[in-house]
Amino acid sequence: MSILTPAVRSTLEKQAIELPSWAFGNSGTRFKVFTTPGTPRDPFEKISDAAQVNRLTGLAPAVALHIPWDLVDDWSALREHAASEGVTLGTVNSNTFQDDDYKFGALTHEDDRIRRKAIDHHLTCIDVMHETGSRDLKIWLAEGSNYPGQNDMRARQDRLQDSLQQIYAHLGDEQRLVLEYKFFEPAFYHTDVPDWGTSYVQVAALGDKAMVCLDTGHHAPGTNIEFIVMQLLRLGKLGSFDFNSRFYADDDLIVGAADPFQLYRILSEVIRGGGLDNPDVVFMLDQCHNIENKILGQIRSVLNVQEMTARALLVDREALAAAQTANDVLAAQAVYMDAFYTDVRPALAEWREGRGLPADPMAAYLASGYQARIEAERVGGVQAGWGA
Ligand code: LRH
Ligand code: MN
Ligand code: MN
Repeated sequence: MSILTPAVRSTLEKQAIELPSWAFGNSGTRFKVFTTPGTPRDPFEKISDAAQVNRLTGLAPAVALHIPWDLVDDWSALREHAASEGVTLGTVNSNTFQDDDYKFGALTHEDDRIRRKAIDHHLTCIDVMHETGSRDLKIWLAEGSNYPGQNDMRARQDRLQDSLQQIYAHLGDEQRLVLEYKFFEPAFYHTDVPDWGTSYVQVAALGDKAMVCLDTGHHAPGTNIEFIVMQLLRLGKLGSFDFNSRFYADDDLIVGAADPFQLYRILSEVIRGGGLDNPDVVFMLDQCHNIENKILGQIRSVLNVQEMTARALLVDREALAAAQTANDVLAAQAVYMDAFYTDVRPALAEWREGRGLPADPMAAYLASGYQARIEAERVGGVQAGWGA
């Protein structure tokens, strides 16, 4: 009998992970961007690549867009293209970090003209969302300062709230604003939305349609991220995840690669906090594949999330609760770790096959011929990159 009980399987069936369009474009570090054969030349091709991940795993039915990286003339054509590939268009990410005007801030800028421009960019994103059918506008702000005394941090918080209110007022009834925090970079001294507390305070003042986005790579080393997950779920304010791995800074590596145990702990709190049924929480990847094959990198990532979700679902919750109530420290820890150490991969492969999916999606991609096809077809064009 499979270790995946019918209850576990029916939960896993509901798992949906949104892929970032930018994971399929070229990316790199400030030292070098390596171009790769077959890289998409436009948003249509990015969506086709994302759809491969979904076809082979059944896990990735939506693709997040970044504006202006994914600007197209005809949104209904993009939407139809996505539908023909079996996926939908997901979260729209705004971008106020690649324009000279925003050197000293965007939604927090002292200069009303620049702040207006940044607000208007978000209103444009909302208009795009009406065309794409997206629910969420995700805002990550690259603003802050590099030196103590450089800026009035308090006045910037006030301007941020005012800007967010103007954006929030433009949202449709079914749309949401999700505010992402990050503790540093590109600003090195202070960042205007550095932590979940600031994001929470800013969105709580807006209303029910504003939520917090937790990017797993955006915390200082040693941060107990699962505690933040628990708290935001408890408060009903966790809007989305940006999943990735970090070793040092905002490394955007394959989720579950650097610290699979952390991924397990995070997903355990998701299960404890209501599970995968919660329509408020979007599970997104935010990754770049600088040196590995991008489609395979995304397949690996969604499988890692699935594997750790399965393990988190195997926790004997009753035994855990009993041990916790009895303050039996070692018994509680043993129950928690038993599930973590259970190898779910063979059972997942078998279950996948039973649902008409390849047992090994990585091998299936390599055997599919898709990579050779895009490498042959996509020659001569300008490859899309992180930022283009
Ligand atoms: C910022 C970030 C944010 C951006 C993405 C490209 O570091 O995590 O989500 O939109 O990277
Ligand atoms: Mn992110
Ligand atoms: Mn990031």
